Amino acid sequence: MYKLYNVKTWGSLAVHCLLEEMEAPYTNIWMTPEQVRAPEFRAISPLGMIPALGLADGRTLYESAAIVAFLVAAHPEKHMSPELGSPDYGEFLSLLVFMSTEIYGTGNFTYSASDQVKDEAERAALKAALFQQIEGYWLLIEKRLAASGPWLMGRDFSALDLYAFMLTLWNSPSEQALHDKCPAIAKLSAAVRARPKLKAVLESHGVLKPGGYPAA
Ligand SMILES: N[C@@H](CCC(=O)N[C@@H](CS)C(=O)NCC(=O)O)C(=O)O
Repeated sequence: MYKLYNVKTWGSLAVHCLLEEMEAPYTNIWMTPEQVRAPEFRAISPLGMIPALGLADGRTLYESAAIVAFLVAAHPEKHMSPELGSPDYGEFLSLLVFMSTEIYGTGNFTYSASDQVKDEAERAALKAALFQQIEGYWLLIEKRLAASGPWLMGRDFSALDLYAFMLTLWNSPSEQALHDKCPAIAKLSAAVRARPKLKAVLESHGVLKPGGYPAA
């Protein structure tokens, strides 16, 4: 039985969706931002970050991409990734790590930039540059989906689609702005929202309908 440390609309959303799609047994632990930021949580997640996934043996995994790569490998019969070790799986990992380090990571930097750059005009310029960088990343995803979608791994739905969907919710200035610019991404998001196994989980995060998350 897994333990999911979960905050509504935060980085645990993709893992939450994946556990539901896989019908894997887990205990869901809803947390508040204050609980995540409390020093005690560092014993579970060393950086004090969500997502974290408790394992049956008492250990806890952190880093969203690692958790996703672990879950699809631990439950290969659920087919949430290409065959482990295949070239397609290699490509799956490339896309997963690309999304987590570049899109998620750059998005996070737009928050930390506020802390580090004191001058308001400089901070705004840095944020604008970072948002532009993220847009460039989305255009790469859009290009791939337009050429070989509807899913990131072509005809096969996978954990990547849940991960990408989560990131679209955080787009600045809005999820809708991304949809307007990237129709194939909009199609992927609509298809994720239409998956029967995800209805309840997306409702629980308040994102069953577009526009559930306030932009940065
Ligand atoms: N690289 C990490 C980033 C995780 C992350 O940034 N999580 C955010 C929520 S989306 C968090 O927990 N922030 C802590 C806070 O805001 O105090 C991952 O991919 O898991």
